[in-house]
Amino acid sequence: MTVTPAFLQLQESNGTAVREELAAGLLNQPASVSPKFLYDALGSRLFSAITELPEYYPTRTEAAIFAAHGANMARQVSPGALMLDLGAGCCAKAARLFPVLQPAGYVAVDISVDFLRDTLVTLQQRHPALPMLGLGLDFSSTLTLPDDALPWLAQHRLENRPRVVFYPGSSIGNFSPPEALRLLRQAHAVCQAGGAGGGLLIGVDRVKPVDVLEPAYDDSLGVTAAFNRNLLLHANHLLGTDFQPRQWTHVALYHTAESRIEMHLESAIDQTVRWPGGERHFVAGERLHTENSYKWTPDAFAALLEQAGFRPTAHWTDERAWFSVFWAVAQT
Ligand code: AVJ
Repeated sequence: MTVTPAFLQLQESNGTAVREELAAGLLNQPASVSPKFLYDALGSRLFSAITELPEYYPTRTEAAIFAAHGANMARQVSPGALMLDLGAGCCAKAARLFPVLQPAGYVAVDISVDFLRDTLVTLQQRHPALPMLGLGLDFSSTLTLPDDALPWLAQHRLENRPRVVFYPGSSIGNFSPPEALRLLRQAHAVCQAGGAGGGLLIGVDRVKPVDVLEPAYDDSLGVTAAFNRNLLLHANHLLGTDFQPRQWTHVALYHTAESRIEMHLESAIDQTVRWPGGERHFVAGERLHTENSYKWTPDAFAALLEQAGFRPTAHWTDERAWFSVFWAVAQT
């Protein structure tokens, strides 16, 4: 029997709400735009290129941790689980773990199912017996397994499987500690709904010297700069702004007190950005804040997991101790 992937898009990724969110951020003092707007089709490709840069250590460091400790992870994480992949993108990280974790079902969550469609169809051919669901959901606002997914769960008898939430890549770093706590509590509720044995498998980037952190976000080829400035083109598309990427400079700085990399776009000149229904003046040197990437110590992150209702059960790192992977069981 061959299974075909199912797809659900829960909210529009380009509707009025998105335009309002973008406009509100541009009118903020200081101006800001959510990092989720970095990922249109080109932005996702530029991010892929970032992961291959010599300066950008997180992706390959995390991959090395999974490669080195996969067998050990397999002994801890419940097999036959429903695996929920947050920010799945090209699904490659999760797919590499299928042989290790042996999930019974796979839910790939991303802001737009359009990015998931081709990937999941191809992935399904390689894993014909694994039920797959693509879920278009902006989990940065709310993470739930929606009622619309229940027929798919029932069809494949996945309702009472332990739920393993997979959140790799240190994407949790985009959230401030209180926002991260809120998201992890929602992940905990998702796990609990599947009964005992569920948990969270999460990758977290660690606090480290600034001379390692800053080049990772300001590489010598300028790929990260292009990634950051592409957000302006994406905003032009979604909101109708008239941003000219040439007038904006990429800035990436580590803020020690906040334990975070901040990415900004700095206006090279005095200029007014206009869009249907609004405008914003920027003086030369004024910045638009586009991303925070928080770095954690393992102790602080373990404490956060506990606050969210998880028991940090296992922790793996690389030999330089630059990146951490946690397996945290959802307490019931
Ligand atoms: C995908 C959020 C984990 O913060 O390292 C990479 C995004 N931004 N280079 C990160 C990013 C600039 C990345 N995350």
